[in-house]
Amino acid sequence: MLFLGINGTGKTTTIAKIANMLTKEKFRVVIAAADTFRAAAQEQIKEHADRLKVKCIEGSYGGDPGAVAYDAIAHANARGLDVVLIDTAGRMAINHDLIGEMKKIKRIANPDFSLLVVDALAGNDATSQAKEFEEQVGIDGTIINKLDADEKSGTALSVTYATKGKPIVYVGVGQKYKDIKKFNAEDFVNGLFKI
Ligand SMILES: Nc1nc2c(ncn2[C@@H]2O[C@H](COP(=O)(O)OP(=O)(O)O)[C@@H](O)[C@H]2O)c(=O)[nH]1
Ligand SMILES: [Mg+2]
Repeated sequence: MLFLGINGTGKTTTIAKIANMLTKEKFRVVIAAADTFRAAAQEQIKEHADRLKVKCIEGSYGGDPGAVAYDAIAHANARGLDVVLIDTAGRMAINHDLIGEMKKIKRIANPDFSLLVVDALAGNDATSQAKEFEEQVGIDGTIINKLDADEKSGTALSVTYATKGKPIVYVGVGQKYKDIKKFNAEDFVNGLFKI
């Protein structure tokens, strides 16, 4: 599973939450630390992996993120592991470099799921990110984070419209490992009409 999205939307945190969920369900997981761009990104994901007792394939700063993803997949294949979670580097905004890099990682990793992670608080920006990633890279679903901070957010609706109905796979509702939920459309609609 490849996790995509701009800086700060919660990709790394979400990967830790999902790794926690999967290991509890007895799936064997490896994390690919393919954010080789942002300072401290390697240490951040490694810290989560250590806490969760999950193997993390690390990269080097400025190194090729596709190679990290490739190594993690090879590691999983060699040991018969079930799931590879690939972290990626966002940027402050979508630009040509980011899209090119994500296309390349996707080509190398050939993931079963490419999930776009957005921040509920980002409003219209989240919508344009969704449109861009859907058109340029191709995604299979979305994860909307920080709903704890913005329960009435219309972001879910706009993002789903912008991705031509791609499912919201999970929502993030806090910073702890347990703070991840399935999206509930009914709760969402009720929330929208709360005054
Ligand atoms: N309140 C809240 N904070 C979140 C949630 N998901 C992530 N965060 C916080 O958002 C910040 C950026 O998260 P990070 O995973 O580093 O984002 P990345 O740049 O996309 O990898 C961190 O401080 C996280 O703890 C969420 O669902 N709710
Ligand atoms: Mg990150």
